[in-house]
Amino acid sequence: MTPAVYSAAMSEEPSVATPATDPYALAQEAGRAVLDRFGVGRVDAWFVLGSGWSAAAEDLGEPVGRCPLGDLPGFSAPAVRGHGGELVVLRNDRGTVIAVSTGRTHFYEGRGVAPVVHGVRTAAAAGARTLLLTNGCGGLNRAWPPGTTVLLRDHLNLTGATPLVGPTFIDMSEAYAGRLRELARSVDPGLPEGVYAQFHGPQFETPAEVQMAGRLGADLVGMSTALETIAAREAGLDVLAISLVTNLAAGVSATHLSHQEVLDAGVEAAPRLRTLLAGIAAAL
Ligand code: 8IG
Repeated sequence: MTPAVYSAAMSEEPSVATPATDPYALAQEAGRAVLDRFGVGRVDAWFVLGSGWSAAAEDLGEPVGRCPLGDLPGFSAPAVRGHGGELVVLRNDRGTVIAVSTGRTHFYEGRGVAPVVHGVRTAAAAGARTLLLTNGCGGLNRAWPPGTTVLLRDHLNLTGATPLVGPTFIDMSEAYAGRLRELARSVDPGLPEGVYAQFHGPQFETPAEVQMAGRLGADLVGMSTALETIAAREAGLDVLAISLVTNLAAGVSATHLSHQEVLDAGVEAAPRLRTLLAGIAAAL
């Protein structure tokens, strides 16, 4: 399944794929580690909480346990302030087991695509069928001020990269499951939908790049999610993705962008995000 190129690129040893460097094998190992560590037969749903969303991890169900992500095979401690770094496992009233990870590896860290999608592949290896991806992003629509939550209807992968190698022709025509978007709207009927463009980052866009993304059909710009969704579709996971607009994208408003603004928007929105996630978690 995985070409030897992977191990050749990542180790000193030439052309022999070993379990330690095959990203799929590493995810199998991590999925097994999650099940063993928390004593659950399978995880049903996996949530990834991005910028601004970390505080929403509580109250999603009866806690089963938690551990630093770095304790699990293939995960590393998060690089960015405001990006958690923990896995919380819980069970909702219906017996659904949900694993919630705070913090993610970003493509802009420069470690390649495999670490970016390791959590997604681990989720699938642990048995998950449903993946909820959340992020903080820039908004292009002035009618969606900072603090607005938006369901992803589709994405533009502008990274020039993909987690897939070889003739892996995955259908992306319904990358974000309509059924899950309906479920989210049953919790919050007012949730708008938009198209998310993933840029490489880490720099925010220039106003011209934001304008380009808008002309291509984007409503939101960010640095995550699209690559993870591609890996999720390969793994057969149904994906729900929700963005928190933390700032208007460059050039959309007169003010300049700061990471502090992003953190502040997350803090301000936290109670609403928590209610939204709790509603979704209860319905799974
Ligand atoms: I939070 O304005 C956050 N993440 N690319 N642009 C991009 N990523 C972001 C932005 C933004 N805000």
